Amino acid sequence: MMRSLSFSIAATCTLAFAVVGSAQDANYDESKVPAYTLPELLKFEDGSPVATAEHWPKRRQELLELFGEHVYGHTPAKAKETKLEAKVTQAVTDFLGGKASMKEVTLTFPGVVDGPALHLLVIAPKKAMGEPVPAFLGLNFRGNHSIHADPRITLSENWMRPDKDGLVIDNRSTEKARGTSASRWPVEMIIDRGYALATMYYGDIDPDFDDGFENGIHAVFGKPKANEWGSIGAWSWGLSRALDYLILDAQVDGAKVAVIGHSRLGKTSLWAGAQDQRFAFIISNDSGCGGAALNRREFGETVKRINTSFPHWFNDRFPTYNDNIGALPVDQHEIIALMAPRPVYVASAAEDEWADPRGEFLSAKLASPAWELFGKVGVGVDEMPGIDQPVGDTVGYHIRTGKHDVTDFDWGRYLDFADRHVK
Ligand code: GTR
Repeated sequence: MMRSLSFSIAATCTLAFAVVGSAQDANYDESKVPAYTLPELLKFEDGSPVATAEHWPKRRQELLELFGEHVYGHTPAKAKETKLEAKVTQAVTDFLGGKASMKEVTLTFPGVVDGPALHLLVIAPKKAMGEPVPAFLGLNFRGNHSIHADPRITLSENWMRPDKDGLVIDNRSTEKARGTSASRWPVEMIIDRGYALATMYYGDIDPDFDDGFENGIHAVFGKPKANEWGSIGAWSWGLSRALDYLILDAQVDGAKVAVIGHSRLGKTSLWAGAQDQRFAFIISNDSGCGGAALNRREFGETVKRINTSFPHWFNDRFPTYNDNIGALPVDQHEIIALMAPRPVYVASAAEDEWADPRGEFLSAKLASPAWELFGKVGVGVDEMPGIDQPVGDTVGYHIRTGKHDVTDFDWGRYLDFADRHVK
C-alpha cells in the first residue's frame, strides 16, 4: 500500500516539473527580481503602529494566526491538547568512548493501539549525569541511526524516501545507512561543548509524501481542513512533543533547548519556534522558500513551484497565492520575527541559490525591528555580509562557502551563538 503510494508521488513530482519548470529555469538573476511591497511587520492589521515591547504579544498573535491560516495551516485543537507517553527503551553510559550517555525514548499516543511511535535519541555529555545541560533538538532525514555509526542506535523501520546510494531498499533503511549523515551531526563537537543532542526521524511523525494525510500522526488526528496543517505543521508538532519529554528529562535543562533544522526541516524548525515559545533558540539552516527566504522576491524556488512539487507540506490555502504572491498577507521576515525576543540564527550557503541566500538575509534584517522593541539588536548590519563572515547580535546570519548542506562551520556558529545567548 505504502509502496504504491510512494511510486505515485514520484509521478506527481514529474508532472509538477512539467507544469512549473525546473530548477534550471528558475530566476537566478537579481535584476529580474520583481518590484514588491512587503507587509509591514510593525503595524497591527487595523493599521495602528506596533511601537513598544508591550504591543508585541498582540502583534505576535496576529502574525501567528495569519501564518496558520494562509501558509503552514493551523494545528488542530485536538493535537494541541495531546500529550504523548514516554518510555525509555535503551540507556547506555559508555557512548563516544565514555564521554557521553545515549538514550532512546519512544513516544506514543495514550490509548491508541498500534498508533504511530516517535523515536527520540538523546545523547548527553557525562556532566548531564549530575546536572541538566542545554540541548539542541532537531529532526533528521534518514533515521536516528544515520547520524552516528554506533551500532547500538536502533535502525529505523519506518517508510523512507528512496536514495541514490542504495541505502534505502523498498522504502526501508538498511544497515549500510548507519552513520551516513554523520557529517551533518557533529555529535562529538556538540558534546565537547557541553550540550546534549536530541534527534528524531521526521518520517516517524509524517512520512514525506502526498498520501492524502492518512499515515503518520494524521492517522490519529484525521484529514486536515483546508486551513489546517500539512506535513510541516505535523513535523513541528512532533518537535514540541519531543520538547515536552526533554523538559521532564533530568539530563536536559528544558528552558535551554534550541531547535535546529535544515532545508525543509529548517522551515519546520521556524514554524515550531513560532508556535512554541518554550524553544529558547531557533536555527534555520538553508531553509529557503517557505522558510527564511522572502516569497515576494521569487528568486530560486517560488511559492508556486514548492506548492506544486510538495502539495503536502503547507495548507490548502497557500497554493491560492501561487500566481498572486502580492496578495499573501504575510512574508517570511515575519516568521523570523515570531522568534522575538528569543535568539534566532538564519544560515545560507553560497552555492544554494535555489534557497535564495539574499532573500534569507533580507528576512533576518527586516525582522530585526521586532528585537529593537525590546532594546535588543537584531542582525545589526544593513548589507549582506561576505562569505564566511558571520554577523548578528540576537539575530545571527551567515552565508558560508559551499552547497546546500549542514557543515561543521554551521554548527560552530550555532554553538558560539548558543554559548552567548542560551548557556
Ligand atoms: C527541495 C525543496 C526545498 C528544500 C529541499 C530539502 O527539493 O525544493 O524547498 O526543502 O528540498 O528539504 O532538501
